[in-house]
Amino acid sequence: MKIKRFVAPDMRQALRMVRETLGEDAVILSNKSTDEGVELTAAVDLVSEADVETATPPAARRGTSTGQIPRGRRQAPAASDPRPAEHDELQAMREEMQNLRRWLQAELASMSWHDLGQRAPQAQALFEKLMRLGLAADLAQDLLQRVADIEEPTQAWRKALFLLAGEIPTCDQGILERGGVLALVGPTGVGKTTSIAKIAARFALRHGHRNIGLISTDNFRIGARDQLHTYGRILNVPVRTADDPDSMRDAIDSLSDRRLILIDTAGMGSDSERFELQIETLQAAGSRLTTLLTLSATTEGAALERAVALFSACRPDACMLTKLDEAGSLGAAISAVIHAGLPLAWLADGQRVPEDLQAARAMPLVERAAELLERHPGECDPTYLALSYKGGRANARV
Ligand SMILES: Nc1nc2c(ncn2[C@@H]2O[C@H](COP(=O)(O)OP(=O)(O)O)[C@@H](O)[C@H]2O)c(=O)[nH]1
Ligand SMILES: [Mg+2]
Repeated sequence: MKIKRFVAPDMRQALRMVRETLGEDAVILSNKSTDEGVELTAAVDLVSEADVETATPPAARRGTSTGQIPRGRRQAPAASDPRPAEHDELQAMREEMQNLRRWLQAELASMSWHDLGQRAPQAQALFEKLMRLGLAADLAQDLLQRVADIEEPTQAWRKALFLLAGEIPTCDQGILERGGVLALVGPTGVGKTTSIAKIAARFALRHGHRNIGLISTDNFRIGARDQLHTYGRILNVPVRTADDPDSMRDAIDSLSDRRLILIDTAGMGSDSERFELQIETLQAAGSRLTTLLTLSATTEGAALERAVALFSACRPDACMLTKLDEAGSLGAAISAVIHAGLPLAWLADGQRVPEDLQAARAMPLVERAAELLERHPGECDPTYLALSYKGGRANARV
């Protein structure tokens, strides 16, 4: 490791000197203000990946002060071979460098965030507001840039909301007119079965109950299967069960006179075998199948993104959001929809069947998110804000 001290009139120049002298991989070990400006101590790890096996750590070098070749080097690998220890030491150094790098990243992020507050306090306030909406950092960052030319805070906020709505693709709910085969997939408990009942009841009101059939692939849990059967009885529509591709084909055949077939699926987690079987079973529903990913607006951001990734294996055509009525903020759900790149078909905002289901419209959804923010302003951790703000990431390396 090479360590060097740099003095410059300001941080920007000091960082440039560090980069020019020690290169892109240098990390800052300390910084302090001095009479001349700032003083940075920076280091660069001179041990490359390829050198790991051959580099000599300080402990081994101490052993060479007598001019002797370290014993471990002459001996065949044995229990006392120091190489594992050397490796451990290098590994520890590397971890330390990683930690320093992370620390630097946080420091620079905070500097860059602080700098934004000084330069453009209204932009900083807008970024914070977008983050409090629950939006993913990349989207907040993008919106911030796109409204950078608007100085008046309310106008900038309105424009950002408008632009956000423009990012949410929606689709027509034509299936309620045309019919077809519609499967709802998504995590357990998000409201798939309830939504199926809502969609079925809506369709029954328009086209009569004889035009609908239900299929359940959620047959692992007795309660889940019974729930669909109960809705089937209430709506007076037949319910079939399908456990595998063959039984799915049979179920579809037996409902071939129905204009709309709704398929209820099990929420799937880490049980990959069952997951694969469910996907195969769904595919056996044939070419008329439309798959809708169901996400709950009460789920936190990272879990939503994981669900989007997991259920992409089902190749969803569109998505829907449920539990809007219970969500404390809507930004995470909106972000997940935008990241998924799936058109949003429906919004569910309550347990009542069939009332609490509406066609998705982007601007009202965003307005609702903004209203929620007004009602529950909440707070964002300053460190989190600083790290989310791009300046920090962009400058993470000197
Ligand atoms: N508040 C609220 N609850 C809902 C909504 N949709 C479903 N639920 C409730 O969420 C729970 C799980 O719903 P369920 O349809 O069984 O979820 P599934 O496991 O995905 O099929 C039930 O208690 C539903 O009444 C909604 O939009 N809002
Ligand atoms: Mg269910």
